[in-house]
Amino acid sequence: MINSASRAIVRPVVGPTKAQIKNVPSLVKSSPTTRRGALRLCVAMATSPIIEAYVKGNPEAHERGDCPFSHRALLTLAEKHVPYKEEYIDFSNKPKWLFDINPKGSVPIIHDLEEDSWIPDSAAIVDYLEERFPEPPLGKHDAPPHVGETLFPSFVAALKAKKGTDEESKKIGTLVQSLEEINNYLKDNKKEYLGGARPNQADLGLAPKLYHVEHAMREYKGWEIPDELTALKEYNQRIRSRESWKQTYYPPEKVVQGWKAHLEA
Ligand SMILES: N[C@@H](CCC(=O)N[C@@H](CS)C(=O)NCC(=O)O)C(=O)O
Repeated sequence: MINSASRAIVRPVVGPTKAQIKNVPSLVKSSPTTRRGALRLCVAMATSPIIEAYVKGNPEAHERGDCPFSHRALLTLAEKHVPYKEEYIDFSNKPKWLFDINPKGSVPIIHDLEEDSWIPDSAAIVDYLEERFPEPPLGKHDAPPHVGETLFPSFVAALKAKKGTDEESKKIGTLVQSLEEINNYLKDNKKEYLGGARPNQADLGLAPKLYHVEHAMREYKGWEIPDELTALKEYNQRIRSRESWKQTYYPPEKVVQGWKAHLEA
């Protein structure tokens, strides 16, 4: 009898060749607008991937990990309907080439297979994708409105504060203020998304972070996003019902598991 483990296909994380790594700086700088017309046609017709997206995950199980920055890059690819392939980086055994491309050793990184460009960092990635695949326009990484920008640091501070202390209550108070800012913007402007009737980069950057806030704070602090923040809660539901979210989804357990390592460190 063949057991499921022996049937599993282990997909190697390929990474760049030595020659490609040598060329990374020039490749990254290469203009994404070259051959744009032809490439647009390619996007429409292509069935094979144009972009490889290297994100946190389990390469053997071919499972996505819990990174909000990777999530933003994947959401951008999905919203733009770019044919892409995901590759997973095992954080307990990062490949050497990752540091050659990005000395910080962080993900996401994308590889444009047609331009042979390697781009690390979610902000640089979404800016690149915006130029390379202009439709639908999502704006650059710093697209307005600039709300919710304090969310992630205030979330991390609240999560890491010692349980039951005044410091914890203070940090949770600051987190609530960040959430209120987003809620009030959505309510006052009667917008479906921060970007208006459709999401833009402000949404694609924020939504993965809100997902972490919800699930990590529930698990580690027994804390829920206040019910009175109705516009924010509806926003979470709205963005999570999009095809792009479903296509790039990872379960709450991954968020919980990912933060465990940080909290124990
Ligand atoms: N500024 C980077 C930050 C990315 C980042 O911090 N990614 C985390 C995973 S969510 C990472 O790779 N950290 C390196 C590590 O934990 O070893 C970006 O926006 O891409």
